[in-house]
Amino acid sequence: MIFHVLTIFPEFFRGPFEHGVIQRARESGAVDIRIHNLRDWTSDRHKTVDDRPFGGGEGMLLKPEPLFQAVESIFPQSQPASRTVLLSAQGRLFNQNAANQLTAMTELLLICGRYEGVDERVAEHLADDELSIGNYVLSGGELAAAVVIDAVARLLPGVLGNQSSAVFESFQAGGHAGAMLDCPQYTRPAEYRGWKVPEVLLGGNHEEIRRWRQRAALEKTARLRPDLLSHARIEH
Ligand code: 9D3
Repeated sequence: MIFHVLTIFPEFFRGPFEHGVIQRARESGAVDIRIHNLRDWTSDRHKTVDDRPFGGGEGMLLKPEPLFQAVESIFPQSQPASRTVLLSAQGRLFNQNAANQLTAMTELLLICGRYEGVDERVAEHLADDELSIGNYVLSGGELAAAVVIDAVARLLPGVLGNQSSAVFESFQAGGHAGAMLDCPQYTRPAEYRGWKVPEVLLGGNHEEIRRWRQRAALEKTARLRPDLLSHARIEH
């Protein structure tokens, strides 16, 4: 899958994709991440990408022309399995369902918003979708683009060594009600600073361990993410 990122801060992406799972996925050719500098599609000598909002108001907006020029040059004609997504604080909430759906694309272009926002014609007539990664204020869409690429890339065939681990994790139920958090896990030492690993995990009773994990996952979910339990099916 090809990920394109359109940004005024191309240097931002030197780091995030050069480690671990995503780095290996790039080396194996399962994913290709192409960073594009929005200023390359400006035509004035100051490489202007922003302007003041009509009607007044704080700050600056990304102006439409460089964004339209860039997207139309990266996707010269409407590709069949491609999506252009605007990352903005006003977007639809990105979740595991949205990540799953994006795995069906062969190319994904992520537009990173900046300043106080983006001219609305970009959301209306250029992007296929507008996504936010959560209900908090970021300084721009770059961190959000990195989050979306990480969440989508790791679902692609051949990216995780163990395919089953992508399928059975927390939130794979779609980020909607019914999902439960992972159970608490422990490794050695069996006692650290006086804190003991639950006795049941040290024994070999697999049925007892399975029931303890189910119970512990439910308790932790109720405590930290009660919202996930509103429609959960609890099996015993
Ligand atoms: C505080 C300014 N806000 C009210 C006037 C508007 C605003 C403009 C631009 C808020 C955030 C941003 C920059 N954020 C993003 O571009 C962004 C974002 C986010 O802030 N939260 C969650 N997901 C995303 S994706 C892109």
